[in-house]
Amino acid sequence: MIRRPFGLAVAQMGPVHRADSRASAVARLLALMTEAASRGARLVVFPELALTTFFPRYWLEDGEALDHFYEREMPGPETRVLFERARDLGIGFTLGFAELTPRGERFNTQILVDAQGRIVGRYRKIHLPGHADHKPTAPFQHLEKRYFQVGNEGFRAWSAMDARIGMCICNDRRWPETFRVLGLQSAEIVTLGFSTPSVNIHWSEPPHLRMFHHLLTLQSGAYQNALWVAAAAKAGLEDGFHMIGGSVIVSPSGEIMAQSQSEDDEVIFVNADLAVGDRFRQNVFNFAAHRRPEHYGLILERTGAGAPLGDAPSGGAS
Ligand code: ING
Repeated sequence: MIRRPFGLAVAQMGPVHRADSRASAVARLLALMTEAASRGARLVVFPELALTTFFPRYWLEDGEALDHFYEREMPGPETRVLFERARDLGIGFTLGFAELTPRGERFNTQILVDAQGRIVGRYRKIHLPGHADHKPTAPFQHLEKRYFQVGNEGFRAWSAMDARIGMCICNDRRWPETFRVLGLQSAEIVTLGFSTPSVNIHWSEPPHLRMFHHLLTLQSGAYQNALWVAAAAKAGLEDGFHMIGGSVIVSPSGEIMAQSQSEDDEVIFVNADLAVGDRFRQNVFNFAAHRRPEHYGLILERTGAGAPLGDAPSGGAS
């Protein structure tokens, strides 16, 4: 018996090519939203940077070419229809896009919109992978550190749609602190979009590890924080650059309950039972009963790894 049902959908997108218009991307998102609603979803999760191609792969001289990929307002003239359709269908959504603020700040952003079409939450990506310099000999760039500032609003959860919903984006999933900070806010669902190149340009990582590590991060984050994780890929060949699929909905048990079968536009859906998270939070991951923050000091004190504490004079076994 599903005690606390929550219809949860992930809308994976196939490629958005550099020449594709926002209108064409929005039309695809509308079709995915409509299908998600028809499956009984209360919330549908869209990918990272869903309105454009994954432009951090390109070296763009600052200015117009770069600004083209950012949203100056949300909703804007081309995205308002998403909010209107959400309200008509009675479905919430999370959407990833490049944000350019009136003060000229640039963020890799994701918003949470409720079933009345209101923005109830915003997350600005904190863990920015890649590099800020041009690597002209590389097959493609990964310039998130150049095109975005580090998010300035932290990792937050919101009480919305009768649940507590947190958000993160892509590389954030590789850092356990992301899910823990949301777990410490009693998040029951964490949504994220991701754009993960299938090949690594920096070191000879065996290709099969891309999907393995992607799933490992989500399953461990879900289990260790007793929450549902819904992750939406932008997948396939974007102008010849391949990105993995693997959109998934993961239970607080850590089990994958739904996974995309394609690298195209595709909706996956689970009638999630939020009570599953309750049981793990009351037992194995009863944070209040079992965590020992007095021993976790290095997590805040150190950014990079340092010397073993056992090597310090006071740290010996004697
Ligand atoms: N993309 C990739 C991600 O974290 C990456 C970058 C891939 C980093 C593989 C490390 C290993 O999935 C984004 N957009 O963060």
